[in-house]
Amino acid sequence: MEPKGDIALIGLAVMGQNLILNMNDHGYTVVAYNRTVSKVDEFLNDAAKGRDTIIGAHSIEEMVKLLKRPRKIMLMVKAGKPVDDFIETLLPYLEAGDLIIDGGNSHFPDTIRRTKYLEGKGLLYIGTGVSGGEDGARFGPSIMPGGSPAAWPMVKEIFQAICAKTPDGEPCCDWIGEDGAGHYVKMTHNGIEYGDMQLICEAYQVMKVGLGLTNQEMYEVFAEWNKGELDSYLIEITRDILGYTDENGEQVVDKILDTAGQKGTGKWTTVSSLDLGIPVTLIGEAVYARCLSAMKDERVAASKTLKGPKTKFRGDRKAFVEDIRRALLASKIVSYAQGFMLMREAAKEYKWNLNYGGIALVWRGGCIIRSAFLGKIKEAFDRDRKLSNLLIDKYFRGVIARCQTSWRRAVAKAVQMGVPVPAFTTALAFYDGYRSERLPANLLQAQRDYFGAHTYERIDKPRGQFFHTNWTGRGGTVASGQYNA
Ligand code: 2AM
Repeated sequence: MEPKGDIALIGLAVMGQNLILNMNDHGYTVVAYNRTVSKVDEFLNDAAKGRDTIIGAHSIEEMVKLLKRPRKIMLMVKAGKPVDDFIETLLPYLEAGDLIIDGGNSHFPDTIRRTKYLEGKGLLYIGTGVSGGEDGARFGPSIMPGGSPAAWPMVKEIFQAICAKTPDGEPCCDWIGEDGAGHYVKMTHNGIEYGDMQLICEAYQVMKVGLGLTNQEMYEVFAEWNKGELDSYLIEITRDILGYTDENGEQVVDKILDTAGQKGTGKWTTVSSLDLGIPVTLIGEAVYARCLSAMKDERVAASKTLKGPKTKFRGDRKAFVEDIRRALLASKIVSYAQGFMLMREAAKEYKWNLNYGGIALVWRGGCIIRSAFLGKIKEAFDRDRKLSNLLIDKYFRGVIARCQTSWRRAVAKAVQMGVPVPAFTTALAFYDGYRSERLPANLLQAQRDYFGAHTYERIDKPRGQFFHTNWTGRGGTVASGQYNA
């Protein structure tokens, strides 16, 4: 019998099942398999019932036999060892030109390693970000594939059929780049998501604690914000969360323990930013804010002894809500500028040819950070493909100019009232640092030279010439660089 399967998918948790149904809706015959084989029949008898172009396989051998050549096998299993284990299990059944796709949240160095490993065996490999949660997987996720370039034409049609579309109808899936590029961009997406969520939470906290607004009032504020420049999925769900009451009439958001969880992609983004030397401060603060929130017992104890200011808000509440909105928007621009700075440096380091406008377009729909704002980022890169930093784009410069006074006022008032706004604050500090012709690093270099003879460059001498001063008259004139200590 002629094999009929266009693609196989291994891993029948919700994301995997929904991707299969999505592919099948678009006319593809999908072979389904799972480590715990009983889940294959459960799926066929439940969510996939009545679909004769979803075929269950009860062994890897059977699954491979059901596939058209070259075979395409997508893994939707837990990141880490399960991916390596499945690759090893699959290898004996595959032949040159076959393709393995990892659609999980793998760490990009693993994807770099796996791509090289499988290409060395004549196979093809894709590591792809899939964002949008369960609903996205079912009805249109944002898809970020990277890996073996020769594999892209093999999946382009399927991926661009099942992915989300922008309001203009463009697919939110495009080739990202070689080896780990897709998973790197997905990781950065998740980091930016951490930042966006933290910014919204800070706006909520200032309105709630600083201004004393009720959930209903904040529901209306977010509803209003969602009609303008901040129009996005995360603002929309925040509105709905604030408006949600359960069957007892209780506002659920107030009942939720204030300790944040995390699965690691924000941390990976921050670690990568430190490795590459790029100040992605807002995502870093967002990760640390989650860590601080998790120290609940310590915070409860400290709240009884550590005093803050008694300052209460006085003034025009409505005007201050607008200040907060502008602070959020300006901070968000800084966060995305930092995220794109990070991807630019990663592209240099790992030799990826990233298309930044294309990435903004892929994130425009389907994923958790989808927003009208990303359309503006795409336009900025359309205006200048080589744009070195979003902050200097004409449109974003204009928004910051318009928001700046409000941004500073919102941060200053929050600080005076003792309401923590780490992401708003770090964004503003970054903005002021980035636009400073001269920073105090002259003094820092002097300190390093003073205690460690680390040398410094001079403003009146060419770059690359290093000087050392005998600051105390005791240290001698030998610089540390000269004896490599
Ligand atoms: P399971 O149903 O057999 O547990 C999400 O958890 C998906 O990853 C599931 O399909 C699950 O298979 C799979 N998975 C989790 N851990 C795994 C492992 N160590 N090896 C193989 N598959 C695994």
